[in-house]
Amino acid sequence: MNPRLISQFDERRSSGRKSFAVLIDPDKASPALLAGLLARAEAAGVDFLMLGGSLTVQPNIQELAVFIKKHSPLPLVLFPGSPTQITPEADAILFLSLISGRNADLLIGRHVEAAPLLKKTSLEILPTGYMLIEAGKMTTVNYISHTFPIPHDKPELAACTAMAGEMLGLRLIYMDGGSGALQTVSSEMIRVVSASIQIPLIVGGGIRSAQEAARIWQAGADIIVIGTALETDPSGGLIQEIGATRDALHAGKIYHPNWRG
Ligand code: 1GP
Repeated sequence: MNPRLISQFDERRSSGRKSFAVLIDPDKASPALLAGLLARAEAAGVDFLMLGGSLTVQPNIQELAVFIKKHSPLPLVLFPGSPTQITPEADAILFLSLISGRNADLLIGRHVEAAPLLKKTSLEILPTGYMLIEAGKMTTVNYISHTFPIPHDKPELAACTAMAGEMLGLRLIYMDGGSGALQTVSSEMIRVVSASIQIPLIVGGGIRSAQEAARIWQAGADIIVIGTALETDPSGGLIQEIGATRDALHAGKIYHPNWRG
């Protein structure tokens, strides 16, 4: 197994360096749309690409992964809603255990099905505690997973869940409001969770501006994930702005006091 990405994430967390990922929804991606997005992502300093979703209706993951790897040097990480989304063409996979829920199938069941498939690939396995956070509406992932999200205003509940995930040996925690979330994860919840664990913290769901990205990074997220907002960013302005904001944070420049969350 190649430990490259997880070591990078650990090192970046230790040194306070922030990352951002672009999530590609297989159902909305066509080669024509993707080519432009991949070029913009690279130019903006995106750290890695993610591919997958809680429900995909087009079985074209392998084809898309081949296209992405051909047109982008960025690492490609699978974000699978089910074992059918596994393809050896990517670099790594978020091996997600839905620790905010009590659906045994998503805690361990699908993993048993996926394990023999993954064993035959050289994908880097990234064991991830996936936590759904209430996001102002029922998202696809809530519906599909048959689980309740962690209430938006219960940071301690999120922290205890993340700590348990870390104690079980998971290497990443991903707090997600779900695709198209109306409400992003609160600064307080991010702060409390980030302070409770040592492993890298990913936050996604509903991030639509560089200001929001800055708030989430500053609250303690190590990696942010942007998906839906880029579907309406054909010129690449948003992704560039997020990249520039990350550089400004690393340089110790704060654009606006409110960005401290
Ligand atoms: C969803 O966190 C990701 O699982 C991205 O969410 O599509 O709302 O950016 P958005």
